[in-house]
Amino acid sequence: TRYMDPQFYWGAATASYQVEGGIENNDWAEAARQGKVPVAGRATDHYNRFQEDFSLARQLGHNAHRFSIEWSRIEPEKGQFDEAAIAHYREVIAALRARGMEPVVTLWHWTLPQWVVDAGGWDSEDTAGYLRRYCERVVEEYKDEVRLWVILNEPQYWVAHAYVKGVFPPAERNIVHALTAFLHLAEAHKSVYARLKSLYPDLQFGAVESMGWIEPAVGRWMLQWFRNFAFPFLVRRHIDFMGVNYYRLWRIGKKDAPGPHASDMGWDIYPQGLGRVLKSAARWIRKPLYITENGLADARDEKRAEFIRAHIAEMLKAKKEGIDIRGYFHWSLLDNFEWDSGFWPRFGLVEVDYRTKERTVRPSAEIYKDIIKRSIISN
Ligand code: IFM
Repeated sequence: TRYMDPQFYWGAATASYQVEGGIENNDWAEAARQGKVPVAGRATDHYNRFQEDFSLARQLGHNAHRFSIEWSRIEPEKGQFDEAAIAHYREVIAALRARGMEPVVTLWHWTLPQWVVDAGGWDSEDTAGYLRRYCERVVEEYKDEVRLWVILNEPQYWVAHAYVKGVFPPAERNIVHALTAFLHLAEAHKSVYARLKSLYPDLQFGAVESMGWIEPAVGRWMLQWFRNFAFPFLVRRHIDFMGVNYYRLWRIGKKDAPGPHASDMGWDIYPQGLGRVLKSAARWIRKPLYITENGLADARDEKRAEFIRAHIAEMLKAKKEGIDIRGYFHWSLLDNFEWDSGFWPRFGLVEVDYRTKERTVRPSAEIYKDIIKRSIISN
């Protein structure tokens, strides 16, 4: 049916540490034990409830889903791969396929196994080799079921938070280490891409970066460019597609504050920025684009429906103008663990009661469903 048209993917995204629960063997769990970051604990218990969650996504009209694989589960100790974890993600992928949903799999979404941290984390040049071995194993396992792979999620944004702002582990606030980690991540991406592409030329391997629109932009185009494209530009010849994560307008020198045009986290809502970012991404990167994340913290679900409508309208306008955009993934399917902010920001199309783990579909999720239906019919 046209509804299942695989030409364009509509769905939502999640990441392992933010939804699964029960992950105890990585850098975030360790930092939480030391009281440095909030505790993720059982999170949404998606590890045990993915079937139910994917049924909801399917009912909401999604034909694709982006999620990440937890490295610390697959390889809990150096060189030791956990068969039960490998079997688990095989079931996750099968659950999506059984519902007619295309899996988009992120291999690294910010969390490192504790043994990698002990070996130096992204400060160390050895980590690229470890990442490559892990990625090779995972792709070898699921190559027949997964076509679209993201190697690294928002590496540039991660470096800024881990080594400049110092709010993500290892929380070092050290500019030399920031640069080192950035270059190691870029090298890691390139070497993973080269290996995977030579083994599996028919699969698609991409990068994902956080991109925003900056104001005032006059005289600041360098900053704007650097904010969005430092990493993507470095790896542009080593990707099959680029994933754009777009959330907000950044007003330089202004503190985030909730207001009529901002999310609960005080992030300024600015749909026009998405169109602009997509255009500059097309120009600088010259690869097919996906919107791999777009969303907002909105506990009362007052702004989400209009946010989705306006951002998708911008995206469809850019697509009409000839930009090669192949999918839209809302962040997020479920309320989840928002890193250093903990659980209070509510990003889900589906609300989670963290006490009972009960799921409740938010009204905006139904509006997104209608938009998906309408866009597919008018395509
Ligand atoms: O929750 C995060 C996600 O892990 C990466 N991109 C931005 C989201 C919202 O902050």
